Amino acid sequence: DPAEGPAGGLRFPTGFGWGAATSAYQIEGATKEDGRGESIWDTFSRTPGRTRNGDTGDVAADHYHRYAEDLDLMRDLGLRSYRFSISWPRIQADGTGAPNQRGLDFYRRLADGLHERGISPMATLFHWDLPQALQDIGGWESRDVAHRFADYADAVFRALGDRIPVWLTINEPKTVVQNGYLEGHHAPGRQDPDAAYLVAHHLQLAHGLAVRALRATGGTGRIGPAFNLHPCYPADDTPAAAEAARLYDGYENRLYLDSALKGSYPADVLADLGPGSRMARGIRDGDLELISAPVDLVAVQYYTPIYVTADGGTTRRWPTSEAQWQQIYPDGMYDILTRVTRDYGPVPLTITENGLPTPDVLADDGTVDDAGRVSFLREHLAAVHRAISDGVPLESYHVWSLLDNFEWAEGYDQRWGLIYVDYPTQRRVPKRSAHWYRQVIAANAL
Ligand code: PNW
Repeated sequence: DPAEGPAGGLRFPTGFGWGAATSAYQIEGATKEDGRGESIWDTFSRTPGRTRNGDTGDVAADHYHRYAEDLDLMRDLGLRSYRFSISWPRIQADGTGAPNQRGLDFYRRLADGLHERGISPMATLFHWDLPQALQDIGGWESRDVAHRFADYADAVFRALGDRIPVWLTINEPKTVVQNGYLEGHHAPGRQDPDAAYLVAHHLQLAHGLAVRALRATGGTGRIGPAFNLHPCYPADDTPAAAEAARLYDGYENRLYLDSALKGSYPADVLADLGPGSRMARGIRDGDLELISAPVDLVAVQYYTPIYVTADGGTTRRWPTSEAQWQQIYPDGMYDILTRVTRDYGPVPLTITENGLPTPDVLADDGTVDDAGRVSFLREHLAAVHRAISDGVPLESYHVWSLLDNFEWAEGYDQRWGLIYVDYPTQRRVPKRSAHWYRQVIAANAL
């Protein structure tokens, strides 16, 4: 049980998994090397008007070439866990067929480099970079793509299963649904609600099929989903706002949590979508058994609360970060963690993302003073500590992100890293928050 640490600080459980996270398209660059195929994010970011300044992930933080230096930076931080994602089009250029050995070798070298430095690898199988060839046959609107994902996952498990102890299936299905298919500001850039929830079902199906594929390999790896969860609060104390917040929570959280962990879609959301929706028509017998295949852990990503008004709209209560969608509310972290444990049982949890963008500049003396990130992390970690003290079985915490990187539609304008990247030179500079985080990890206490 965590207790008071030194100097009245907050001590974390022995062996707590201090970490940081990244994803392939956001950091790797090298989009045309070693047999990599195109992904929907290559297509999307190269389409004029889709990303800020026309930025693409073609170079990004050049991690594909600089991974050894990045591994040393992780070691210097004292990380215990590193969460990265595997680029599907590096493993299967067109999303099907025999795996590309050169692609697998990159992740083998990365995993080996982590083990050599005493850092535990955690790999996400899908962090949004769908092979373009699969988009051309319908993308996640096609049920077949869920089966293609299971085949890809199987190939990765067989090649890397001996050195990756923890797998995450699909990063944030909700963000794919919302940003990719409702609002359209992420790839594939659609605005089609009827398609969006069919996509949600197929993403959940893909998750379940990958869990089954891992079990079939007989390996010892653990696996779970990665959900971004938003606590949804009524904006005022009217019954109408409470009712609207409940349904909003259904779409944001229960759609994914209930199907994966309880084997049913929430009745209020199904009723709201209606029996004629493409999603309702796309659910087949046996799908929910597959989707709810037992998992070993659930990954939670927390960024912001949502305040829901009586008419089903949203409003703001707290200051935002540079990301206009993000209100800074550390207690939301406590609320979402304790809620998952209360409603879904004592399944082990990991926090796989938490962070914010700050207006960082590299000063003449070579330092980056991101004081805002230090206070954000300190306050959120205090909420994490409180949740652990109240019985949440949380095993690890990962800052988003290790490095400044390609922030999707926002390009390189937003800096989310513990480590500053000077893009013209690709020089890495640990920010003030990195030095602070190193001390937290070393003390195992706040
Ligand atoms: C996550 N929201 O996306 C992604 O997993 C990361 O790749 C990304 O860089 C990071 O968070 C920062 O944006 C999110 O609207 C996108 O609440 C949107 C939301 C949350 C997370």
